[in-house]
Amino acid sequence: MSKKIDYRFCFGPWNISEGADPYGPPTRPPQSFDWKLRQLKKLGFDAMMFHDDDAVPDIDRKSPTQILKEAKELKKRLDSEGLVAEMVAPRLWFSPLTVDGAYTSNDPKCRQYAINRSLRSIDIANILGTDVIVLWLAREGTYIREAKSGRRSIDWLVVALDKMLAHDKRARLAIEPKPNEPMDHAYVPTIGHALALAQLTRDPRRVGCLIESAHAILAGLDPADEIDFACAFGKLWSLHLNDQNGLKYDQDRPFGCTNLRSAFDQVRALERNGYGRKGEFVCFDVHPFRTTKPEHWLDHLANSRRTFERILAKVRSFDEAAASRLIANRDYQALDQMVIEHLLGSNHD
Ligand code: GLO
Ligand code: MG
Repeated sequence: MSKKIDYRFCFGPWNISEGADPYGPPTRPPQSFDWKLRQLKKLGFDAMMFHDDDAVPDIDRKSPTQILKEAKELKKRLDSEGLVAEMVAPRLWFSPLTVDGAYTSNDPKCRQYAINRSLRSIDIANILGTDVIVLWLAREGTYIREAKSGRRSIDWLVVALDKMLAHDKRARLAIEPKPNEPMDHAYVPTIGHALALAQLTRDPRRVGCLIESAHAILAGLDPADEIDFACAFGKLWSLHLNDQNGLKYDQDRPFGCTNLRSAFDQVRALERNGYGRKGEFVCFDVHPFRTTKPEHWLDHLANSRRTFERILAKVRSFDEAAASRLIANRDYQALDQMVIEHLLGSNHD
């Protein structure tokens, strides 16, 4: 492998969440955005991810001029803290106008709202100095199959992506697929779907993807293979590392906490593809447990990063030559054990 990559890390303000779940209220008091930004800096992370309304709160009530003014103020704050914005994502799943989907809503007024809001997100990204627009297509799918046409939904998604691509010639759209939750079935459940959709747009080179470990697992896929697949197209522009214990609700657990070996495979895939060389960040889309006390509120982020760095050391010290010899001899049993022994380390470590 050529020169080693120095990874840069980020998370979003929503990753310092208050503990509410569908069955109970928050368990930690809310904190301001400024407090969250200070914590990010204290932890030594490099960048913050933004929903459009993390950057400009109450965005739906503000005029385009006001939105740009507030984005500029935020940019000044980020500059003064020496931080950058990794991406901006339109939050298209909160508003009453996106109840029945955003770009694929059956109501044309709602589809237009989603497009307008996405264009504002691109304007904000421009001001914050990032060209990455993340599209988690949260409500683009079905609860009731017969209520929508899957074919028409793909056409509408292409219309929306084309409008965004035309709005700004530099913007790159990173689709974050997730197979379910909140929808029964999403129209873009995997990286393969995202990259195929890109081909239908007016500028396929500017439509790529973001892989989230948990989302790949929910789709029954191996996150490391998803990373290799996206990188084969040069289209992995962002990454949400986390973990997930089986096929259930999206858990956003700390990276590596459930499956260390899968974490090893994911970092190995990042290394062999040179992820980060073009400025991409490693983001942790992780949440504190509901039981976490306020004084331990940031630990899931610090721990995810620490696990990443320790796993990275394991990847870099893995005896690739010995592994190649076992592969050449088709001794995968020995290879399997070699990985386990390497991850376990010596009993005297
Ligand atoms: C939820 C997603 C969500 C997105 C974020 C950025 O399952 O992972 O956290 O990553 O809203 O668009
Ligand atoms: Mg995510």
